[in-house]
Amino acid sequence: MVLWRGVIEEYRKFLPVSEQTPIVTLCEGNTPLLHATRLARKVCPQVELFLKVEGANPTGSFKDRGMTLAVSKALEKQAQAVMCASTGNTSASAAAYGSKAGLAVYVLVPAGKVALGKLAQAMMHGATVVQIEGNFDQALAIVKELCQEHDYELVNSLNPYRLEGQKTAAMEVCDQLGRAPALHVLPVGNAGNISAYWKGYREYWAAGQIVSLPRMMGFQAEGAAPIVRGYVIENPQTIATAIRIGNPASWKLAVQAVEESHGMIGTVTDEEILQAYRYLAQEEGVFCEPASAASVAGVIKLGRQGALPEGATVVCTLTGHGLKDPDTAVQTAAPPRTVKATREDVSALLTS
Ligand code: AN7
Repeated sequence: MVLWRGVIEEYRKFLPVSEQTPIVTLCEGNTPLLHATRLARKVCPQVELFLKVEGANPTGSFKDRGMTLAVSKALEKQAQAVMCASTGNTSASAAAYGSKAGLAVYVLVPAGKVALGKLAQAMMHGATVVQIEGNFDQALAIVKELCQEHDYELVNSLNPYRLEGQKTAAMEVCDQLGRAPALHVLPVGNAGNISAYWKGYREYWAAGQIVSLPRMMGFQAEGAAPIVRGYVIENPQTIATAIRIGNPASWKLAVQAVEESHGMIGTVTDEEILQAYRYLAQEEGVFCEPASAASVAGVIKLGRQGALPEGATVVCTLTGHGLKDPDTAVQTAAPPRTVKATREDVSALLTS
């Protein structure tokens, strides 16, 4: 058996590392690509639906692919610390990789708007966690200033190494499918990941690994959809806190990805997100966080509009693990029932 060595070693020739780069890895990548037959039968029978389960990464989100490279590069240039603003997952990943590298980690998060699991991760890995009385966009503005003034390495997706690492997910999808999909669907927040995937697909195409390119389809939450609206949203709102972002850092790159690939960016409502979130857990055995389900909600919406090409291969990226946000899960699913400790009382609740 050949053991997986993490995305830097596995995709080294596509990445900006040298012999001198110290590799900081938690063996991220190699995540499942699941054929979602039950879900497709229910919501989009006209296509072949696949799920790229990025919640299976070491800290439970796709951020690990970019963080392994960003933190390795920070260590190479002997930065004093790494720093980020975050809706939660970036901070969890930075905290984990920073601890593995022996670097100080500073994270700024919007107070009260980070899912519990993500906050627990950042705290446990020993990061200095600062909550601001403001949103993600305000946190990012502060972090950018502090990183300019100090020798702190910014590890938000403005750091080009983040997108370089994240592009390996597109390459993995191609390796797993044996080709590129027709459509690739993702949730969009800061818009880094959709840009990274497009870069990955283009580079794999240029290297002769695939002969076609997918259309990139992004979905923002209705209340946090600056790219769709065409202007900055001052006070973004959505239950999918991971993508509660009003001024995406990679706005231009995402628009370029969508234009070049003949894709689109659309919106889904919180209701549609929660429905897809339940379907994924209950039809496919995949528990993702609400933001991740925006991709599947988008596919369902496209299907309703008759915009899914018959027989097309569609890949949805599920960006983060459901356990990140236990509060939303417990509020969304049917509650457990409590009965007397008798065989009869238990039996009365069982329907089959
Ligand atoms: C689960 O952690 O921005 O469009 O600070 O956590 O690349 O921003 C997270 C984003 C989708 C959006 N799904 O990706 C952060 C942060 C999940 C996420 C996105 C995020 P981008």
